[in-house]
Amino acid sequence: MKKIDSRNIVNKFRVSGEFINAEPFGSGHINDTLLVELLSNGKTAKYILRKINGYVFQKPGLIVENTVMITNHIREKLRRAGEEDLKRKVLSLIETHDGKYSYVDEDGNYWCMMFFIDNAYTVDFVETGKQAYEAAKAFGKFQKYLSDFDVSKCHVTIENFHNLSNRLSKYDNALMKDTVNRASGIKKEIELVRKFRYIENGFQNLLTKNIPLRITHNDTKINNVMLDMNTGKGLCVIDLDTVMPGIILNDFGDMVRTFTSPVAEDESDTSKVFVRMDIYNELVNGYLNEVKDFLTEDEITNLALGSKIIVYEQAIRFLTDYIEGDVYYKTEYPAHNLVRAKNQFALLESIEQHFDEMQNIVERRL
Ligand code: GN1
Ligand code: MG
Repeated sequence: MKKIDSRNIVNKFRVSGEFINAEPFGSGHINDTLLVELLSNGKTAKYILRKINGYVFQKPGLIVENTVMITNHIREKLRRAGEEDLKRKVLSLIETHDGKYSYVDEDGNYWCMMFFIDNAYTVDFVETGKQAYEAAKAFGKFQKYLSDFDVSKCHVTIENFHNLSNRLSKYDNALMKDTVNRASGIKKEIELVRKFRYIENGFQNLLTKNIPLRITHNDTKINNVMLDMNTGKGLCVIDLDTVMPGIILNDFGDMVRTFTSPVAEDESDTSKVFVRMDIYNELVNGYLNEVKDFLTEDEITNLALGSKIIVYEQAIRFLTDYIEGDVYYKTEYPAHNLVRAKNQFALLESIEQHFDEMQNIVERRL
């Protein structure tokens, strides 16, 4: 990989201070994120520098435009509500010297810089009910602030992102080609894809309903919410590159996927993977407390189905990438994507077992 000259890239942005350091930050699977430190007036100032993955995002400029529009909209709402701590409550992109919100390097890579959110932390798996409640509330608030945003103005940054049928046909195709000869080692998982394929009917059935398109986050993982170090409350939703028009069930589903399991999505001991119903309860409460007033009945009654769809979709995405030779997600070892897929199937089995109860918990809130 070509060495990144982060000092040179930082210099393209309107920040003051002397460059001290830049190092990899966070646990994202797609983009490269760096924590940058500058020395300014004797103090260390922190920033986030992000290189958008040009293989995954064919039109990175759309992400930048979306992020500017969305964060301005939220900032304005917060300002009107008298919020003072704006830099910690919404992501703030920093301009380049020529007044843009991204810098494009000589290889065509898009870079964005933003303020680091101080005195906050993220977790890769939920440790307490309070974390689930607060994080779900933060995602709910994010959607509430954007509920009056004109959906037609928001760009689609990846086509068919949460289209289960499309994901399944990509999987079928990858399996048929088997370019890196991995299919013979995944018989169990191929069987699991078949076993749960009925979920596609649920997905197709949703398309016949009147579920509105809204601005959705599309990557509502637990580690995409910053929590306040002192109060534990949800501060700010981050990782806005997949914000685009979508259905709310996907965002609910990805929360269930990443909040309810007691371990991270790449835990290899699948006996540790299951839905914690107490955490699910907290998630539903935190989320619905923010969004219940504007969601439709159809949306609420299909939330639990959203979690089945998203967990199945994610299992298929990891498995497809494993079959294709790990071309999409960053991996740390050869079977990483397979381990992730097995983990997601274990979670799906558990969701299936608890599904009626999960459904009752949301319907009780109607
Ligand atoms: C990717 O890069 P990261 O970790 O924020 C992926 C999500 C997946 C997630 C699985 C653009 O997100 O859709 O749910 O990995 N993002 C993209 O952990 O594909
Ligand atoms: Mg993401």
